[in-house]
Amino acid sequence: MQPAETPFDSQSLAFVEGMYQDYLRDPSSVDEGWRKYFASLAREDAAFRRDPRRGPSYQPPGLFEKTQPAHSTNANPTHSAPATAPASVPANVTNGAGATRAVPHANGSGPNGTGPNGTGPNGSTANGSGTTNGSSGAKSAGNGNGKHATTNGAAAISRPPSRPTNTSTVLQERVDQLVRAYRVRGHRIANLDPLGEQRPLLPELDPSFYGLSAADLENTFSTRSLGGEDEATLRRIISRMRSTYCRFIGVQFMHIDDLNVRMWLIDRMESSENRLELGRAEQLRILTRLTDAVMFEEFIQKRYLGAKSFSLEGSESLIPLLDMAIEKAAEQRVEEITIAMAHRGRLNVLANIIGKSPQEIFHEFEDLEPALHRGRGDVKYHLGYSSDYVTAAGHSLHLSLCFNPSHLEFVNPVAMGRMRAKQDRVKEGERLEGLVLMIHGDASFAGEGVIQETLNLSQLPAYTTGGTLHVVVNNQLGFTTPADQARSSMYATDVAKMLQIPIFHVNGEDPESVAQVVNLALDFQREFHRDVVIDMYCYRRRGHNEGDEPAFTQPLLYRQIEERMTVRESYLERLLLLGGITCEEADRIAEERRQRLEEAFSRARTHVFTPTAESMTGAWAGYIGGKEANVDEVPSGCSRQRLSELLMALTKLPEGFKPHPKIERFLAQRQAMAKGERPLDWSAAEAVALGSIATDGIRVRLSGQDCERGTFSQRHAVLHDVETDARHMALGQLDPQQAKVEIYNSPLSEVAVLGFEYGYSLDQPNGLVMWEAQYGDFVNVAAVIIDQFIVSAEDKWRRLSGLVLLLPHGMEGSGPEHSSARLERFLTLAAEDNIQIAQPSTPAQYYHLLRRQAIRRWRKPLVVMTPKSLLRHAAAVSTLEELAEGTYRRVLPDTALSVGAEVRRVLLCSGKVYYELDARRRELGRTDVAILRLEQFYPCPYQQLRAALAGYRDGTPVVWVQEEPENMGAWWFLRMQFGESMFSRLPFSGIFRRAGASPATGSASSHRLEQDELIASAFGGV
Ligand SMILES: Cc1ncc(C[n+]2csc(CCOP(=O)(O)OP(=O)(O)O)c2C)c(N)n1
Repeated sequence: MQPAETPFDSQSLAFVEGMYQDYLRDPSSVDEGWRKYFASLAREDAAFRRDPRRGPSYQPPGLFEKTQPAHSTNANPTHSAPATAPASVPANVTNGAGATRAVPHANGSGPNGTGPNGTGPNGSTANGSGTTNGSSGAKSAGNGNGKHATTNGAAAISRPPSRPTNTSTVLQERVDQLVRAYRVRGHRIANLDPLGEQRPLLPELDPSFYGLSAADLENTFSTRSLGGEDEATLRRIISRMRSTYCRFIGVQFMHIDDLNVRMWLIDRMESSENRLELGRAEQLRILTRLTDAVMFEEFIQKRYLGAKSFSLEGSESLIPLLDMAIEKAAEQRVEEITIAMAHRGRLNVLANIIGKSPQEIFHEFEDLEPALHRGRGDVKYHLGYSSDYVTAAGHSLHLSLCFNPSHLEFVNPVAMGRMRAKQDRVKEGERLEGLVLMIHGDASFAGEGVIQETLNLSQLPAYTTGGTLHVVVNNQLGFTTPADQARSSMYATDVAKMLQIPIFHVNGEDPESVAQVVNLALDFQREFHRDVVIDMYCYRRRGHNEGDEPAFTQPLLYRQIEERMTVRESYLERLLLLGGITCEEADRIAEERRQRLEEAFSRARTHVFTPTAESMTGAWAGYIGGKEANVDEVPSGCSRQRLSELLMALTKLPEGFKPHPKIERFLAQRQAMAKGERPLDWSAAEAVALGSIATDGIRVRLSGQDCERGTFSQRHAVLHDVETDARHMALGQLDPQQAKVEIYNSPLSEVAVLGFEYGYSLDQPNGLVMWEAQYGDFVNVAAVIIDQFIVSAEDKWRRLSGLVLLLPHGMEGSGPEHSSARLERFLTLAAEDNIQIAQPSTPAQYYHLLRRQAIRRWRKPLVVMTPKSLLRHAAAVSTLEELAEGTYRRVLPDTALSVGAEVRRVLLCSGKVYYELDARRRELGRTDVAILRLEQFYPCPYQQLRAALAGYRDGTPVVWVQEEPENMGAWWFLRMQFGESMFSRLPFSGIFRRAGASPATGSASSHRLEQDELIASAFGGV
């Protein structure tokens, strides 16, 4: 048989996979056509690894697409898509055998004889009886509610007609279908939920569904698609499938399109029946880590009764899971792991995994220094930590647990950004030295959209870190809300199926199955450089927090939980049965732990505590935060000659590169700017700012939607050859010694991308890291990253960032949503010099602002209100000299009026409205009105403003003119700063649009009318 014209359908894939297995073992064992086809898959796979943007290597064509014959069409009808679509038959009409039969179960007694529930799932089944089994109880894994209940009756299910000709080929095909069904659906009957009931057999996992009878159980079939032996009885095949896919591990992986990846997983799982053989030492280590976890929680409960700690109880297997993951990652030569996690079990992880001393944690519980944390700091279960970790095998690696706000899951992109920056600092390329590990809650993983956005970043060249290990601590409740009220999907992890990755569901009460999935997951991540998900089913022993009563909302469940032994106890029981350990040994381990905790506790109460090393070390040495007043001003100009050279270099194209004709003009204009024949516009000033920063040795990174070209078609940082589509970014090729410049179009996401860039800035102090919003108002989608991280991290966690936000802002008649970057919002968030907020009004000012940000050792987030129409405004230009000299000027005084002019009114404004006011002043010939520009709102430049106003007589009114409605923009902020008079001598008032519920009108003509009135009233009061 050769590859057929007919697309593979789900039924014949098992056959193809079998043949592929043969091919991998011995290419000559398959027909030439298939050989070529499989060889092409291998090539595609290699290409895929080089360029993760490419799609899967195999995708079934659409229904109406004509398929491309891969090879000649000598299709064997037996193995091509079956012509017989399963026909619907009534539930009580079964297959040829007709009778209800028992199907053998590989896991009738759970792993190693005793499972968490005493027995494995499904002793025997009675499928075909026409009864509907429905939900297996309120909390069975994956089908914990009516919506997801497994229908065991076959009424609505199609089946093949009664058994046709009993040829061995037909039977083999049916066996292959059954095997495939186990791979696809086996997880649905796996025993995942420690508290769940047995899950009923699915009809499609019953051999009778395929017309296989009881008699066939003893017949021998080919098992070449299974690996291992070449043939086996149907009974043995089913037993192996059950053991692999339906025991304590349920795997979703058949949605992965790439055959190579599926085969890799099949091979790894089926050859071991998804078990890891553990020696005594490993079992003892698991027991010890479980003991650590349990003891820690018990101790906290005993000593700090009722204090919030978000205990890990019920999910203690997380500690051995992480322990094994770190050990394994170190074996794979990972040198650095960045961990993101929420509240649940965080203290336990800090103490037992990250290595924060229990003494320090207890000290935080004691909370003995109220004066120290006044108005700052964070609760203990949000604090981050980092440490050097030495594994059992002697490898050392660095662990960082990210500081985390209460807002669940938003730390995830931040952790990715951090890791990407760490990788970039060490070595780019395959990104194998660093691993991101994210620990999630089930409700938040299913519920928070930032999960999808973060997963979407995982394979993008601009954001990938080589694959994240996701661990969902699935305690099956979110606060008080059960799964059937929390998600429409079957599993909490279903959103992750958007990626071409496996999802391993595992029963957390079987630590050895947990060990198997950790091992497999990390091997997968390493092999394919993709994310991987472990969904560990467990429960929550207490309420959402320690003061919460869970029986208010889950009374029956909590009665069940109360009676349940800890996972340590059940695992110990198992080890005792196996004879691997004695009670005395186990008691000794526990006693030792208890002792250590007691000692730490008494030290925490009696010793003066010295905080551990602060954040300003390593890459951060030499950088500072704090007040702007303590920072020296820096000149941010570059020599005129260097600017000219940079501008010229920015116009150089690779040999034979053919840009778009309009881009040719754009480049010619830049050359004229380089020669001083033309002033610089916004885009040129930005380009020389970035180019000069990079050639000063400071890395530049900018991402945002469409920012390579620029939303307003102004940047053109990446050029495209019109004939070949080749890309060219001159900013990266200015000088062989320069630092790297990265400019990336981001996906259509704000929160994850901003979170990522913020994270990047945390680990790249010597860099200018920028995020650009498509329009400024879209920044409100990313509010969590701004409120919970950017503006408050220094205060809460003493973490600095020099991130720049570029937010197009200004009333241009484009409607409510394209006008405002919500300046007012940033101004209300500004305090303690936590951020900088600026609105430069000239290209030179923008250039100096960016350069100042990069050059100063002060690392402080910078929010820039950037222009739209000014990008092309004839007056909004700057000379080379203006870029060559000076630094960013927080206030621009009036230079248009002649010295000594009799000023009777001062207009103070910012951004584009300046140009409109200036034009009107000229139009009116007014020499009695001065116009000053406030170029930095925060930290508020009192001194510079006082100096700029010094020349005006006492009593001269200063009028703040803003385009925004009264309740928006900077008016209220300035009113709070200055009251009714500036510096107690100049009456201060404002002109603005009427207060509005939305920032701007949707009508362009209304906008013009309003704008005209606004400008007129700025001059009208004199
Ligand atoms: C964005 C966000 N929404 C709501 C909350 C309040 N909250 C804290 S924990 C929690 C339940 C989380 O459930 P899950 O993700 O399953 O984690 P678990 O607490 O069960 O470990 C909720 C709703 C929050 N912290 N963040």
